[in-house]
Amino acid sequence: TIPVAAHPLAEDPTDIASNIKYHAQYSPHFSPLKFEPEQAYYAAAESVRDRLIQQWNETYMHYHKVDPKQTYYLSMEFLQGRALTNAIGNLDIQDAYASALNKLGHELEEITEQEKDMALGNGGLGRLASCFLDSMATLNLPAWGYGLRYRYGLFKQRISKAGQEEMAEDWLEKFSPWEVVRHDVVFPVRFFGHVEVLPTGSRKWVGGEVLQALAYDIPIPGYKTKNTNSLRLWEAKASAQDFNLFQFNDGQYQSAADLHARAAQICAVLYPGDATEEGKLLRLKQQFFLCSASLQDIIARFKERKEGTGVGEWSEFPTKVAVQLNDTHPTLAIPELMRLLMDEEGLGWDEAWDVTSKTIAYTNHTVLPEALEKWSQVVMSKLLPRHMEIIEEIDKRFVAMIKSTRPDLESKISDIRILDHNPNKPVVRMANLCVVSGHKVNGVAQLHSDILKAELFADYVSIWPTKFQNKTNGITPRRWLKFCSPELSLIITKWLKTDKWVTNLDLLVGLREFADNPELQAEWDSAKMANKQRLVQYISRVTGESIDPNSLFDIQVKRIHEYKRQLLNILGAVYRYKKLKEMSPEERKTTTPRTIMIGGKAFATYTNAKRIVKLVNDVGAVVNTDPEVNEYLKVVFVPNYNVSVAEVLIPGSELSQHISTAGMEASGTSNMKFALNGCLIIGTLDGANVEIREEVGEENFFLFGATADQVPQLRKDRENGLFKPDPRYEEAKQFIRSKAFGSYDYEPLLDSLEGNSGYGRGDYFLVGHDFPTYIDTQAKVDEAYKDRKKWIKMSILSTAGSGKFSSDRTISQYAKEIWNIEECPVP
Ligand code: DL6
Repeated sequence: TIPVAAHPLAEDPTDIASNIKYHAQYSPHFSPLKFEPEQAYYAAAESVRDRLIQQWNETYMHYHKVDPKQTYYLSMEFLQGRALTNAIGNLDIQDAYASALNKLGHELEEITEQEKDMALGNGGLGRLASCFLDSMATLNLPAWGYGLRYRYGLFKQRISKAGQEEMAEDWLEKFSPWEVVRHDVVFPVRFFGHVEVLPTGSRKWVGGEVLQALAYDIPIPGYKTKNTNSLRLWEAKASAQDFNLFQFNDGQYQSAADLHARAAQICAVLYPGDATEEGKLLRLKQQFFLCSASLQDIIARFKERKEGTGVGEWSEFPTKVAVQLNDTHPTLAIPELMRLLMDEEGLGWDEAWDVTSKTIAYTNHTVLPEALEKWSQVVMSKLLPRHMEIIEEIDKRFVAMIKSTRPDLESKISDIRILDHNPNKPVVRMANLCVVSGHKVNGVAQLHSDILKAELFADYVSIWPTKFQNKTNGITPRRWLKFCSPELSLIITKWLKTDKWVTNLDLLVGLREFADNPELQAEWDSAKMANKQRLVQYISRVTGESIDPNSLFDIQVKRIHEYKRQLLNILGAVYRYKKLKEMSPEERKTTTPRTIMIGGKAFATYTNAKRIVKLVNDVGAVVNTDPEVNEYLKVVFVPNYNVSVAEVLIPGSELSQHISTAGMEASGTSNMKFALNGCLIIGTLDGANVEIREEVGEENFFLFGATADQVPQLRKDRENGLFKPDPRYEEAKQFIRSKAFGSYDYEPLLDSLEGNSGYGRGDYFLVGHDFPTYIDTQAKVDEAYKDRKKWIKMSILSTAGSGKFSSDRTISQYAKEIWNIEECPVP
């Protein structure tokens, strides 16, 4: 009865249903007979896209007309997750779509489940970039995201008896309805070759191989605004001319399409293994590909908007363009912008340097030494000979500046300069290049920014005291509360008598006055229970495990890394299990039943992280099938943790663990998502935990462990044999060694906790030191959970204190204090 008709901007559910049918029929991707959830998803997504395209084009035209200063956020990672729920939520048309789909015999929830996550990221850094895109659009800020279109993402995690297995992520296996290929946006990107000196004296990079960067755009709608920004993802291509027909007809199939194969490698996966020289080269190629294509595009836009008046003054460029480097991965944007300005546009060094340094700013996301990128000078010279020359010149000028203005720093020059001339392995230090070249450098939580200023970048602070800032991370309240927990959102809106908190998260503080109100407490409790029930279903579906919705849901989900200390969590679980075994049945009944859920991906070549995944699974296999205890304890490894999984786990959580060794987690952002969803945190004084605790109140935060300033001394004590292990810690490790959890050889993992020194040996991450206070604090959690009213009150206060952690606040600060951009709302 529903007609097939194109209604791109329909409001009425029947018209929307017509438009969905229209797409099923006239944008066909499947044979015509079926209209099952999968077909309905694609058709519904395309009908939403129609509407987005309208306001997306208007946004582009408006920015073109007004020509405001724009921000370009360069990132190797964007963890977008699913787009459909987010788009209809931001457009505020979820009810109309739910009812349209109903008319077609489908449920919105089932349809949204069909979508594969756009998983072009690894962890917090990538998800932060995606939250930022949402906030920039919502705040009507003119901005672009730039990244790479990885065909297979990072990887899909599968858990088998052997532990973690990595499979290619298949988000593009069919196609993505959210991307629009721009056949008119193509830029050449060169690799290798050599530098020629022209008769004019200027330099030109020639030869080598040239690939094409083709743009794919993803619309980024803001919440309840017309502004729809773009995430532009580059794909590497070779052209038809690069296909050697002669060789092909001669049977030399591989060499005939050699360049096409090399192009495909560039956008195959995020973070290809870099243990080999080939792997390192591929990563550097990826980074340069992103930087070169993005900067050529930015310059083309700058020139286009200057049409009629000539390019004008290049000194205007920084008044139109702010480039933010998301960590050091896009550092090559610095020498590439210098090259484009000097070699292509004819600027002199000083002019180009002035433009570049006023345009580029850098965010640091880690102090881990192994994550601070260093590229071999030999590889860099071969792949990017002109860029190496430019980097050498930046380095030379920096050294000269220090010698002439800061003789007191002469002895430190070899540490702070960009080039490390160690004869065994000369490298380019990318963070140093960013700090020397950028106009602002920021950390991502107050503690992290303080550590950067006091340690990693201390000497630079003395040279440029105003260059360094803090921008505490944030998360978008749309995806991470309104859309993932509609039940709790409705309650919040009801009690605050407004839904303005969705764009002004500080309003949540208004919940404080009702935290003791039994009516609110009852509603809160039942919303949390509904979310727990949803999680129970999910866990049963993906693991086959049945978990008790009345047990305390305790979750730790994040990349698996020794500094994040999933090992401390699982050792605690092992200890808990052992104590439960030793108790009488009567005694067990007095304990607080717990379900411990752990999820996250271990990088494919990170052996100890993979052993931790295996251990969690092995412990779960024993505990969950032990009839004596499994009423009181379950340990579940949640496979393939990603954005969509987080959207089920976080609303159902009651306790979450953020237990990194103090000083090592730059910020953390899942801690903010959990707190916002009324989940209490057990954590160390690390990263943004410090600020979360300040905001939610120390009585609503389960704190334990060494502080960042104690850590160096504790490591020294350990080296000097002064560490006295707690007997409970020894007991937990011994229990694993006794093969209580199977025959797998956990000695190498446990050995990393023994001995006296060295990274990864000698318990560098201080699991042993923090274990006793961790166990004691967990006992306090158990006690607190027994008082249901008190727990719910703490949960309400946790949400009430989360206002600061909106990415809208973070982005407003970047806009004012780093980018100097203003809102540009589409009328
Ligand atoms: O700033 C986003 C995110 C922080 O919340 C995490 O604490 C931090 O580990 C992460 N950093 C990285 C960088 N590489 N490493 N390791 O992912 O950034």
